[in-house]
Amino acid sequence: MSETQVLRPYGDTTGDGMVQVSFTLPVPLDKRAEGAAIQLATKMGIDPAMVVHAKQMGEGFTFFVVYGRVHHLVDMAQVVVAERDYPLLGAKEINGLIRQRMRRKLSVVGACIGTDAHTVGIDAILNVKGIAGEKGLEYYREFKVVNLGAQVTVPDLVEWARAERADAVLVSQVVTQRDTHLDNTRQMSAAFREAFPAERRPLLVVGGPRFDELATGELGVDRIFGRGTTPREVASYLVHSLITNRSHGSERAA
Ligand code: B12
Repeated sequence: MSETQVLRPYGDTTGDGMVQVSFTLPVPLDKRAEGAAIQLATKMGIDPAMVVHAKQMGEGFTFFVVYGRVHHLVDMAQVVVAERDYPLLGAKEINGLIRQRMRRKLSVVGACIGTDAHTVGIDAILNVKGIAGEKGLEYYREFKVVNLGAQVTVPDLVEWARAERADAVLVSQVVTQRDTHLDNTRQMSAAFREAFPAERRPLLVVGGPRFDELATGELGVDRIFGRGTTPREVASYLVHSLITNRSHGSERAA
């Protein structure tokens, strides 16, 4: 199938280059504030730029939506993303592979680390109720899931992983202020590398809505999952990495 290589954004008519952006400026809402929003948008390459929505957000802050034209092109040939490189399996296949090949349950320990208390994401992946019509990993008979919940320290996570003989550790990081999600993840991966010999280290998986899925090497983790992840994707990845395409910890005792 041929794919259009070079694209422009679409607003009113195909290829017209129209985009919409939103941001907040630390100024009260008035005419000058709108002028400031247009100046910023113009400097961002949106020209002409129109303020289509402006709303004061508390005292001294205004939220803007700006609509306008950009002249940039998107070259599809230059797009780099982390594509799924493992097959998406059903619950029956997943349970069957774990039972036949591991001959024991696949042990998973999950948590939100640092001060992060946003547990909805990790719960969606781990708890039976799941998300988007899919059940979480607890639903799979061959997974043993320990969900430690919010604000778990890295040393506690390491100890739990050891006690549970975790095959995989699943960490969620939602708060990104001052890059805490990156710092916490690096700290976590360093601690696991220190605590376990390479062949016994659990698979390290991190997830959250604002991660760059391509940053695994930089963060020292085996996989990163972003927004909209479903439990089945995670279960399929774990089976792929630990069983069907096992390269991680290949000498680890089964
Ligand atoms: C609910 C919520 C809360 C609840 C959390 C309740 C709970 N038990 O989780 C409460 C009210 C406690 C809360 C508090 C705070 N919050 Co809040 N919160 C949210 C909100 C509205 C929704 C988050 C959510 O539940 N999303 C739904 C889940 C399903 O999506 P998800 O987390 O992305 O998870 C999916 C994927 O990312 C992925 N995934 C996530 N984790 C993992 C892990 C693994 C291993 C895998 C495989 C996949 C995976 O899979 C999930 C399913 O698809 C967001 C705004 C928003 N709309 O996103 C703000 C938001 C995250 N909160 C924010 C802030 C600032 C805070 C507070 C600091 C506010 C304050 N000043 O007190 C506190 C911090 C508390 C703390 N110590 O962490 C900011 C963060 C900004 C930033 N840049 O970091 C946001 C973005 C709001 C905003 N726009 O300002 N919050």
